[in-house]
Amino acid sequence: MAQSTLSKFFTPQESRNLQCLDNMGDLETVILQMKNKSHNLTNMQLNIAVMGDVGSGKSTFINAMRGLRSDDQGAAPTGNEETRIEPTGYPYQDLPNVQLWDLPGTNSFGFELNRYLKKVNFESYDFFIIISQARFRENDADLAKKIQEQGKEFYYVRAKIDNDARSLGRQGADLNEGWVRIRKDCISNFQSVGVTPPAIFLISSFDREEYDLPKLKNTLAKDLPSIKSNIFTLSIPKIVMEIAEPKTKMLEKRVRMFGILAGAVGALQLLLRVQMPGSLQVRIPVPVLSFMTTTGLTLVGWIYLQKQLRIRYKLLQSLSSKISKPSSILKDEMNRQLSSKILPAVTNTFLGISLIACMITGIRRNFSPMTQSIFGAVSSFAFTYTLLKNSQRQLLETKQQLVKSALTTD
Ligand SMILES: Nc1nc2c(ncn2[C@@H]2O[C@H](COP(=O)(O)OP(=O)(O)OP(=O)(O)O)[C@@H](O)[C@H]2O)c(=O)[nH]1
Ligand SMILES: [Mg+2]
Repeated sequence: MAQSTLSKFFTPQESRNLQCLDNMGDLETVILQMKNKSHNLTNMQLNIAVMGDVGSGKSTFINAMRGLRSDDQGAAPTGNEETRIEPTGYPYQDLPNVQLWDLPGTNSFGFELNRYLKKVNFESYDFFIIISQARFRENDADLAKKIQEQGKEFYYVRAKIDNDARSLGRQGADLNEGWVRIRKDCISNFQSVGVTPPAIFLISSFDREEYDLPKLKNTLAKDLPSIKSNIFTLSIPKIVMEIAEPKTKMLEKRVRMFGILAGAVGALQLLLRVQMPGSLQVRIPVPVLSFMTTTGLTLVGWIYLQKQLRIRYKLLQSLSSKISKPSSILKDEMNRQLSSKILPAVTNTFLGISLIACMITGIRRNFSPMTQSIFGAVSSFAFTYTLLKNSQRQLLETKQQLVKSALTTD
């Protein structure tokens, strides 16, 4: 199921076009095209993970959703022995582009939950159906928490409810009261672990027209557009990152070049300086000269990055009328992003400069010119490269936040 986030929503042609627009600095058109797409997600494939403990009835549930019996061709294997060890996708033909994924039981490998989730590639699924049987389990609560932490949604299914109906019947209990009690119990269990209770369905995969299976199908059909829209919104930062990828790669090369240049100048300078007459060295101490060139080069690199990536206020103004969002909100978002990053950047710069100063001064007397020169090269490279790389990342993060703010309604 490995798929880039961009290709999940856009065709290869559309993706190339977006990357081209971004390369030319036309962020406005990129945002407008993304907005268009967010209103038209019918072609997006939705991957629904069906999860739960071993034997809870996941595969039988998938077959019931697809109107298949266990021995039909193409049905998910079921049984009392553990049957599923690799996630397997099954098309859900009632809704276009929806796949139901049969996952191994959460307790099947004897791993703790985080390791299990990694193994089944948990983050790649868009929506979840937790299948439980007989009673609420700790694993269900933990799983629900992990899903909500990702900002995603799920349904909770109490399967094999025909068994519950039989036991309630034997006790002479009222079935409707029994169902109300089970629902209440599920809700309070979710609340007790801090999870917002989801839609709850009590189903039997055998008695398919009874209980909540038909309701679950209708609810899923009704919820589909909002589930897709939520996934699109959650994916905006990744989409922006993938759209910006070609330009990011090109700029990374430039950043490396600035770093190498700073390193080369740093090395040469130290090498030349230590061979100069003492009187000259006193007038401009080596560390000072070294800072001047390293910071000078870093500054040139920084201005270059700003020119390539900085978002202009003019763009916010023209964008705001097209997306019906006040430009003040977009400006606030950008300023908030920038100001939260300026202070750490300035602090890092000063720390970096002071560190290099101390080290160069410290080693000057004790090391050979060649060692000093190598040190000068490495420290100048590290300083310029790290600083430029960080500001490139920060500019990308600002762009991601701005696009998110432009495309979401608060
Ligand atoms: N009575 C009843 N039995 C069910 C229902 N759903 C599943 N079962 C039975 O429960 C057993 C396990 O069902 P599966 O669907 O294979 O369970 P699973 O969660 O896929 O199991 P693993 O893949 O091994 O984790 C089988 O014997 C099914 O026939 C149901 O709604 N009612
Ligand atoms: Mg199974």
